[in-house]
Amino acid sequence: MTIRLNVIDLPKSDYTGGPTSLCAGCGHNQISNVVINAAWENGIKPHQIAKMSGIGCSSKTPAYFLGQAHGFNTVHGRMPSVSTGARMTNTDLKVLAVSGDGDSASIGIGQFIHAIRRNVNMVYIIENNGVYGLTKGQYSATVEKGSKKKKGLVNESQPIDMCKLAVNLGATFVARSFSGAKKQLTSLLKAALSHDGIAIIDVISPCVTFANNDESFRSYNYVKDNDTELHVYDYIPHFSPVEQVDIPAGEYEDIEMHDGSILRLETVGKGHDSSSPVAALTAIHEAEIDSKHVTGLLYYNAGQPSLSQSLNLSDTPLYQLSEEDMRPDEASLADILTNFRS
Ligand SMILES: Cc1ncc(C[n+]2csc(CCOP(=O)(O)OP(=O)(O)O)c2C)c(N)n1
Ligand code: SF4
Ligand SMILES: [Mg+2]
Repeated sequence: MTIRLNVIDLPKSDYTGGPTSLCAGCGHNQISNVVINAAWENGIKPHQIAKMSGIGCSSKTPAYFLGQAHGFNTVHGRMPSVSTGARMTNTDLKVLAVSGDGDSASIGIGQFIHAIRRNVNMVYIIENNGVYGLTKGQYSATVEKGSKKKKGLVNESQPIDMCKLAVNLGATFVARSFSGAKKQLTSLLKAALSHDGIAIIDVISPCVTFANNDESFRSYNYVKDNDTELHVYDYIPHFSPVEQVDIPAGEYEDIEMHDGSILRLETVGKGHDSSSPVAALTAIHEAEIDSKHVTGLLYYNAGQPSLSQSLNLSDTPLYQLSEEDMRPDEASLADILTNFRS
C-alpha cells in the first residue's frame, strides 16, 4: 500500500490529533476532520500552526486535530487576545482558532470585535450550534427567534448574527458554512488559511444532544432543507497550475489569496459580489427574512493591512532576535524622548 504524501512530503496522519470525546454525531467532529484535510492539502507545516481556543465543546476540538501543532486553551472568551499576543511575538505562526457561539457571542464578544478591528492575522472558526453545549444546552446569543430546543421553551430574544457583525466591523474575510457541507467548508478553510488578515468562518454545527429537533433552526434537517449556497467552489493552491478546473465549464470568478492560491467561485443564483459589504449584508438579511441560512464567501477584502503590517512587525520571531536587534539606536531613542517631552 502506498501512503499519499502532501506537497511537503507528509502523510495525513501527521495532521491528526487525539480521539474525540464529543457526542457521536456532533457537528464539531466534522469540522475537526475538515481542519485536518485543509491543513494537509495546503501543505502547512504542523509545527507552524498555533491552535487557539476558549471554553466549550467546540473549544475542546483542537485536541482532536493537528497533534504536532502548538496549542493554547484559554479561559472563556479570551482566545482572541491570547491569539493576538502569540501572533505578535511570532509572525512565523499561522493562528488557527476555534471558538463557540457562547465563547464568542457572549463572554468574548468584546474580544471578537477588537480582533476584527485590528485585522489580526488569524483564521477564526465559530462552531455555532445556538446553545452552550458544554453546560447542557442553554440558548446562546446567536440562536434564532422562534427556535426550539429538544426540551424547553421557544427562544424569544433577538439573535446576534456573527457574519453580519463581522462585515459591519470591516472583517477582511467573512464566510458562513455548515458542518455537513464538507466540500464547501474545506475550500473556504483552505482559502482562509491563505488569507493574511482575519478570516471569520461561522459554521452552523448542530448540537445533536440538545438542539437537533426539527424546530431548531440549527438542526441537521433544518439546515439541509434551508441552506442557500452563494457559490460552487474550487480552491487551487499556490503550488498547482491555475488552469486546473474542478467546477464544470461555465462562468466563474477567480479570487487571488495573499499566498497566490486561488479561490474559484462559480456563482449560483443571484451573482453574489464578494467584494461588496452591501451585497454581503443584503444576502444575510434576505435569508433571515425567509428563515434560511445563506452560506459561502460573503465578503472578502484583500486591501486592508493586517495587524503585522500596520505595526510593521519583524518577520523574525521575537525569540530569535538578539538584544542588539531589539535595542533602539541612540538617535531613535532621542526621537522617542523628544516626542514624550513635546
Ligand atoms: C468565566 C466562565 N463563565 C462561564 C463558564 C461556563 N461555561 C463553560 S462552556 C460555556 C459556554 C460554551 O458554549 P459555546 O461556546 O457555544 O460552546 P459549545 O459547547 O456549544 O460548543 C459556559 C457558559 C466558564 N467556563 N467560565
Ligand atoms: S453536547 Fe452538543 S455540542 Fe457538546 S459534544 Fe455533545 S452534541 Fe456536541
Ligand atoms: Mg455553542
